[in-house]
Amino acid sequence: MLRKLKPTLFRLKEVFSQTRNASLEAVEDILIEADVGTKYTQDIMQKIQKGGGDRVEILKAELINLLSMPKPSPHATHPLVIMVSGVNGSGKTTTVAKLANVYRRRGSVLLASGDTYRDAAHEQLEIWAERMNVRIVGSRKGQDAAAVVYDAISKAMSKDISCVLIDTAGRLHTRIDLMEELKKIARVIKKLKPTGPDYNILTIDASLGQNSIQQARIFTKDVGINGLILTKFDGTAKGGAIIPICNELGLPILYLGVGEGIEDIIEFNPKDFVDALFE
Ligand SMILES: Nc1nc2c(ncn2[C@@H]2O[C@H](COP(=O)(O)OP(=O)(O)OP(=O)(O)O)[C@@H](O)[C@H]2O)c(=O)[nH]1
Ligand SMILES: [Mg+2]
Repeated sequence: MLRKLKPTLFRLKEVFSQTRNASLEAVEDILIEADVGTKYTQDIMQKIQKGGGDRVEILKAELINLLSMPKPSPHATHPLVIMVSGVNGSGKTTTVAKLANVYRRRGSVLLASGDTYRDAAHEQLEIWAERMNVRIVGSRKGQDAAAVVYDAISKAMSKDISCVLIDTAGRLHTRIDLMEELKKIARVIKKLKPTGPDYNILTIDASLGQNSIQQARIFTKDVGINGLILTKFDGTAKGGAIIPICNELGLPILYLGVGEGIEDIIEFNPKDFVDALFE
């Protein structure tokens, strides 16, 4: 699936198609154009210049290095709790559905409709639940999102369900009240599972490139995010911002969203990703 993507970053392979010693300027131009950012581009270029050997191998090694952040290790006690938050329209609900589809192959799944803010938000998640035939704790607009989450996790515990996936309302990092709600949800989870959400995920719309870093920083600082999912990687994303995003935030990328369909998600592995860039 990775090989079908066409972000600017994937043009690196064109530069090396004739020779493994492509000009440094050509490589640099693509990194900049792909939104890798000047700082990381300079670091990479220095490594290639100093390395002296095969430019493709040095470039690959450095890209893998820059993309390799330790991933969170889920706690052994059931249920596995996955919470997804992010700004409006960043792809949270679709991502929750895609992850449910991944996890239902490994065990039972329960969705929690923690978006009690937007009109018809719960219906969108209910439709996905029905299609996949997975259980859901629904909600109504205006309900306390933390209470919905509490219900869902209690239910999962009493019925021995292995994974709870929590959708949350879209929010701008500047909305203090809504950021407080996310903290409250995390606190409620801790009442039932003291180790907290195993995966506290922030979805980031990849087409926003480096512009997304500033708002993401506030989320990661305030609500204990421990992993990222870059959505809409199939669209107009230039791709290179993946490097500043995970390095500036100091967080691993767990998956890439690559379409609107339920199967359009790729577990992120730095080596596979970098190999795909050059194949
Ligand atoms: N092309 C593409 N579209 C996506 C992807 N993920 C989500 N979308 C689309 O983006 C739009 C918003 O997705 P949602 O999942 O509703 O986003 P959300 O963050 O839940 O939105 P709010 O709940 O309103 O904040 C929908 O049209 C999705 O189909 C992706 O990986 N690729
Ligand atoms: Mg949503």
